Amino acid sequence: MFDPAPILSGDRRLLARLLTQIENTTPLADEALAALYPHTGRAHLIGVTGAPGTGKSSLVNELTKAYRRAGRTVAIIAVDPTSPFTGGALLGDRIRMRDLAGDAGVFIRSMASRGALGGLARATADIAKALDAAGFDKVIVETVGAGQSEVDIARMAHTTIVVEAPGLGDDVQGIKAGILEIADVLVVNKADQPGVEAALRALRVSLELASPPTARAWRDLPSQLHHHLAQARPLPQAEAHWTPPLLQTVAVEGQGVPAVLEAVEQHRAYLHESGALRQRERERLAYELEARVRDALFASWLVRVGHRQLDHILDKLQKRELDPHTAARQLIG
Ligand SMILES: Nc1nc2c(ncn2[C@@H]2O[C@H](COP(=O)(O)OP(=O)(O)OP(=O)(O)O)[C@@H](O)[C@H]2O)c(=O)[nH]1
Ligand SMILES: [Mg+2]
Repeated sequence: MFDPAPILSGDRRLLARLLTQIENTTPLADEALAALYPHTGRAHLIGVTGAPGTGKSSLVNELTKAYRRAGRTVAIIAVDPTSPFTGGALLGDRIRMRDLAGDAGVFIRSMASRGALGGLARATADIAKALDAAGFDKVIVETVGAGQSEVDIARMAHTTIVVEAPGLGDDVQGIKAGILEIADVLVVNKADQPGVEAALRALRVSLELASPPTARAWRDLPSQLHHHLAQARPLPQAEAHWTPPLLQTVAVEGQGVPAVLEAVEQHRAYLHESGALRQRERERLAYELEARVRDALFASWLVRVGHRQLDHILDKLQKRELDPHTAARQLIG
């Protein structure tokens, strides 16, 4: 039996080892996560995302220092989707966050992206749960907002900070459009650089053109389960709406960071008071439950059907002797 007590009482070495188990999806990790689950749900999950090099790590570093000054404990998950193990970004993050080292109220974990599809988002969510159970007040997840798995990671955050910087080329416009949708707090960092005014103007326009606040507050999770339940028994809608504030920072100097912290805390208060927190959590849990049921059903189905039969069916599909819909029904029946 996994004993959650040392993790709950803050044993860092055991916590670090547990996070490795979680990354590797071991049976012990499943047992541990089950034992820790009743102790989760307290931490404020903050996502920090944006195009490469906009200053996310610098901002996280300063934000963490500000939270520490306010007496809050902080765990940071730095997700590095592009450069597993060898990348400069990871090293850069470590150096940048050096001034946080030695503080018992801060815990930093770097994660390299995994080969498995969807694996990164799952591992990050589970690691966040463990850090939540371990008692950190704030769990900050830094991701480069480029792909689906980053958007999935952002979905699990209560509050998402999107970091922009002036003078980004056209190649990141797509990234910007995609992640604007998920922003609860928008930050233009590198406000000491030329082009800040233009960047702010462009963002203001994009924000006005973007989906209305209601849609932003309700991050559409592709959960059929939630949809199904919501139809049977609609939940009361959150009353108030949140309009993402647009802020400027010079992260390397800590300039503008207190205002970011304030906006993040205001967003948290909004989530609590409006009931949106409970609703989002319910949606997220429906999504997770659905994903896990799907995975489990698929895995047991795969074992039952076996490779030989699957190969045979695929041959038939390719020869147009059978159609996929009928094949699926036959294989399940
Ligand atoms: N001039 C200026 N430079 C900054 C500012 N914030 C960060 N930088 C610099 O920009 C570079 C990238 O900063 P990071 O904090 O690593 O940015 P990041 O978004 O975490 O980068 P990736 O994780 O690699 O995507 C570093 O050289 C920082 O020193 C700022 O406010 N002004
Ligand atoms: Mg970084």
